[in-house]
Amino acid sequence: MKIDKGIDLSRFILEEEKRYPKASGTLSRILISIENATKIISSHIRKAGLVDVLGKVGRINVQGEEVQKLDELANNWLVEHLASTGDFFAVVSEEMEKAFFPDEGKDGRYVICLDPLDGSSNVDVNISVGTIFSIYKRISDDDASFLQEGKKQVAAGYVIYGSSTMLVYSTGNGVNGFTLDPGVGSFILSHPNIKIPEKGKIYAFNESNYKKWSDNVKKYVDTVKDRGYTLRYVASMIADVHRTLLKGGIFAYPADNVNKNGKIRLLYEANPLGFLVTQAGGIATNGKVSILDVKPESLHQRTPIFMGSRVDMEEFLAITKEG
Ligand code: P6P
Repeated sequence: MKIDKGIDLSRFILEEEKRYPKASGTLSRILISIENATKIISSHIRKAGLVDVLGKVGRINVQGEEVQKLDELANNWLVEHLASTGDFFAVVSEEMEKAFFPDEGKDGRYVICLDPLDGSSNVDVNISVGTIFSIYKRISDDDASFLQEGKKQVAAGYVIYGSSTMLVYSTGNGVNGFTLDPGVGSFILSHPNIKIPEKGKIYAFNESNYKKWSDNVKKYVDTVKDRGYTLRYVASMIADVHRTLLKGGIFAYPADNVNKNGKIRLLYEANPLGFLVTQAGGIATNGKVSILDVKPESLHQRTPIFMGSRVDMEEFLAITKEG
């Protein structure tokens, strides 16, 4: 398919659908519903200081985190939009303890995992946040459809609400990025066929956890610091991974002696972003195996995560395997 900058997302999705003569158009419809819901989120985030959407709801979510008003709003807008398509048999969200089975989705052939607003605590201080989605084929009438390895995702992507609003996604044929033109209200292809640099000079680790890491991880970080790598860490995974995808380097949230299984969630953070980094030519791992090969056991399980440029990741794996 000839990819021209300037094509809008809807046209791109339909063009890409032509690759699959048997396609029913469902995946296209799903992606367009995600596009529409995230435009609403973007609009509210861009005026967050002016409307009553900042601050906390006064409730703790299943993650043990304080729910931000925009967390709840983003979740509601996304779930409503996706349920109304009738294409989703079930939805898992960071904001909901259990999977949601929409009445309209009884015949739905897909399930979706969502982080409606990753990094939401940063909204109040105007730091980039994002929506992450991960789509699988329905294989069961219960939660089992969500417990498939990340390599079985049929599509994954994110929308980053940063200096501009960008949607980046893949259906397994490479990664493409679209920038929202607020004047037109359309996502326009701005970053065709994204490939992560083979090697970078940036490491994105929360160094304040250094003393809690394993010796192997400390050894890797010491190595790249001695080499003169730059530390860039936003504490919003979407922003850190988006920069890594475009500039190269490594993003990591290792396990430590407090977060023994790491902090990042497998289903709606590590798997979708790991799928994109892998599709762009990088590597994503839990430190032992590809993150996309991990068989999930529960909806909100956490995992150590390391992802980024191929050469940097191969060096990381070599150093941490030395033991
Ligand atoms: P820490 C945000 O809450 C998040 O889930 C990710 O977006 C981010 O990478 C991480 O947590 C930041 O965690 O412990 O470094 O503040």
